[in-house]
Amino acid sequence: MKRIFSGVQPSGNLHLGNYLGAIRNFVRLQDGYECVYCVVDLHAITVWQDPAELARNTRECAATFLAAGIDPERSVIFNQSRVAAHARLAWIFNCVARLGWLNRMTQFKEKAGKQRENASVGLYVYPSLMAADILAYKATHVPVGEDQKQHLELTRDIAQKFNHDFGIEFFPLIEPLIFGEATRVMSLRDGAAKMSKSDGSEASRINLTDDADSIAHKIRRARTDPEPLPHSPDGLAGRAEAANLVGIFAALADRTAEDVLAEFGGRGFADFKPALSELAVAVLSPIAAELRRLMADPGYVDSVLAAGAERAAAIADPVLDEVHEIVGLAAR
Ligand code: AQP
Repeated sequence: MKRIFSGVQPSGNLHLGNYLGAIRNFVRLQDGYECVYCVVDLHAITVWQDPAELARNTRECAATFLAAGIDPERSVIFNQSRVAAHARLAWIFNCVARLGWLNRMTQFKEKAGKQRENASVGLYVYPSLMAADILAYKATHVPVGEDQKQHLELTRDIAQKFNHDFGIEFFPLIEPLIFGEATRVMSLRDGAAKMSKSDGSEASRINLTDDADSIAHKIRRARTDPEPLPHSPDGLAGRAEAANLVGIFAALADRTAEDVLAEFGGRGFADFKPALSELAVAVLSPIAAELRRLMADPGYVDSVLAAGAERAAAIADPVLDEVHEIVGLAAR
């Protein structure tokens, strides 16, 4: 069976973008693939994390996977720092990737911003670690949101160069799986900015822990324009905030944007927002309730992570052994 790998950073406040762009797809893919889903705590520390918060967020991220419907019997759920193969392969990939490749990464530019000289080296080589995450499992398919596309292209480049340098077809060339009606959910306050955990404004995102009142409040306050909704998606051009809310509605309802606009076209946001709130609450509330239940049972979540780490290491360690042999490094 084909193998999937994907990860989510435990950097707090998992949101609707993480859910619609990634986690919901993780759940659905369990039917056709062998799935490995990772809480990428080593990625999270590329920017400062309070240690106690990081530990809590790691558990909460794993609990979110479970609450959303990832089955720990069928899929492997674990956290990255427990499986040494990730960091070890990342170092080897740091020696394969070229500076010029990393210099082109837009996520580094966005996250480092004007403080580039003060950004951690880890943030810069983040894509090498991501390539290692995936290729330590020889995964072939990687479900992610649109924002991770460039990093996956770099993973392909690293795999290709490794194979070429050592004259062996060892690593597969991965395929990104970017699908659904909301592959890039935007901020509720700014249609030009991605919905993000690190946005300073709570009103910009719907957190997966939000209760019904906060979801409704945030949707009521979401930025829009004064025009009614158009009758087809073409009419959303130049209306980023409206397009975002329609995309969210379509994704939550498992409908197309065309279909949603066939129902709401010609109507204003005073009609659309309450319908969106009702839908968002209906989809997200059961997940939030299950998440709360799981967080009250930390022993269970920790046991899932421990068992998952053993299964993950059993796949990744032999791959690393082969890599050592190919590269000429000592056997472990
Ligand atoms: N706004 C989004 N729309 C669709 N998909 C998204 N993803 C993230 N934001 C959106 C997808 O969620 C998965 C996990 O992402 P991540 O948390 O590991 O890192 P990120 O992409 O850097 O997410 P954030 O929220 O923007 O975090 P911060 O603010 O900490 O940097 C990935 O598949 C991602 O594509």
